Amino acid sequence: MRSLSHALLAIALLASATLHAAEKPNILLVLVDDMGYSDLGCFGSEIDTPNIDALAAGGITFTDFTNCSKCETTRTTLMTGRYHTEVKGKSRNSITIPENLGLAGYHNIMVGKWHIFDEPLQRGFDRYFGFLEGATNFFTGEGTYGKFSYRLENEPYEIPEDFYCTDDFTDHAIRYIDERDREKPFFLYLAYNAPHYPLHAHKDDVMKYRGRYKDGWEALRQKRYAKMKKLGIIPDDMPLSEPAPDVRAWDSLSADEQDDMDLRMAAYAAMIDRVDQQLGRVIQRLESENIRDNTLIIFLSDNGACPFDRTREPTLEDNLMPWDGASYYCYPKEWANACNTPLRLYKQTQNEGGISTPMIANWPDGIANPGRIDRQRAHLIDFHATFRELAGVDYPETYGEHQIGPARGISLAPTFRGETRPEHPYLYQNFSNKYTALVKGEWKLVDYKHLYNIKKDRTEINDLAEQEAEKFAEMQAAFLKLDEELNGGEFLKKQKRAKNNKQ
Ligand SMILES: [Ca+2]
Repeated sequence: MRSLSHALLAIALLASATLHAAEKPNILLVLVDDMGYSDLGCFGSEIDTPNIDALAAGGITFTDFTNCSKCETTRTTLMTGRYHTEVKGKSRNSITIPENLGLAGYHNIMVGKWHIFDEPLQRGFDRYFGFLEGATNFFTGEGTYGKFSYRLENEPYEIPEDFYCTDDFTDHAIRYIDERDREKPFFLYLAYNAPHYPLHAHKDDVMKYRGRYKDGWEALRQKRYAKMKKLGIIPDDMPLSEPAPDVRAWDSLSADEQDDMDLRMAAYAAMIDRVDQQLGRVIQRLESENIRDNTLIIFLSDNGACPFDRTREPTLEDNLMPWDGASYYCYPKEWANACNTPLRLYKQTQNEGGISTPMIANWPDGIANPGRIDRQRAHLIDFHATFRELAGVDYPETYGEHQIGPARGISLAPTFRGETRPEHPYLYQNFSNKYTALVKGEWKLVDYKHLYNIKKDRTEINDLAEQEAEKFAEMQAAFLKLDEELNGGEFLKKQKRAKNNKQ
């Protein structure tokens, strides 16, 4: 009798587990801005990111995940599941993630930096708080060119006293979770602007890291490189890429210059630390709402670490601190190079330091064998397809009166289940027809000039363009063909224009 009731209980539990897993998951997509490949604790950093590390420990860590190397190109590709070159100037030939998930009954929320076509409420989101431009002063809300582009829903938003962007984004995200339509699953796109410049952070957070970077960028690179191997993020035999061109030797800086550089890196670290603290608040709210287990959390960066030092003169002249809203710090390429350890170069280039991001997927109800490291090549163009599959919704041929072009991503859902996912036949990369790449299997063509075997040489040390002349020519031809299809042949047109201008 007793064993029968146990058996019935087991069947009942099994049935409820199956039912639970069959519910459409909530999706929390967290995108950070200009964060490097090795900036998370679980990816080898000295920066404290315990909440994100816990997501990795309970989910999947993707080591070979890529993006479009810059803010707008990445966000366009992410939202549409199409190459940004296909969408540029004609965004209605695509359907955004929230528009598509809306067809499956999702409640769509966005908080953060938008920086692409239209406004979020025009493109499928039900709720929105954030700003429309590429960058913000974290304390005053002022945009790069002195404008204010914050919105609360459709309306301009007045920045309150004691504002700090990362914290306020989090407050609004939690409020929207509280106010969500509880009859529906939700999609929450939380696009933090940190650690994009200007490097602004709370004093306490900066002081925690102050002095930690006095050994300089070469030492930091070596330290992270060793930790990445130990964690299994990179294989033991992966060499460190060559330092970026024109990198200054740390020893060539004066003591004052070194101190200034320590301050800037401490501010950058503080911004990432703060994102982790704030994301912890969001996760706690999911737990207290009892919806954590059936929420897929994705965490990644929109491009590699940023080498553009646009620090403003008065900041240095007046010795302003990064917790002062009047300050405007950036860090230089040397720190960016270290933040992308062990990869080559940084933001905007199509080398691995430009297009690689840490990526973590965590979903207690939906990820088999959690705690895994996954080394397959994947791309943020894949999220559109992934979320469609999880929501059980098709990709339409038309949306409203608009014809929709083909989606390009491949769903990651099989990987979540522990199955093998088909490999991309190609990945096409292009920033402004200047920095380009094509990835096909183990081969990567960079800037139409260099050929690397990225399975054996991910740090892009050995250019095989001459040695593998046949493969090189084949990759060049394949790139031009894809550029014709995905970019109207603009790459070649630009090259011809440049040649004519020279003549
Ligand atoms: Ca960015």
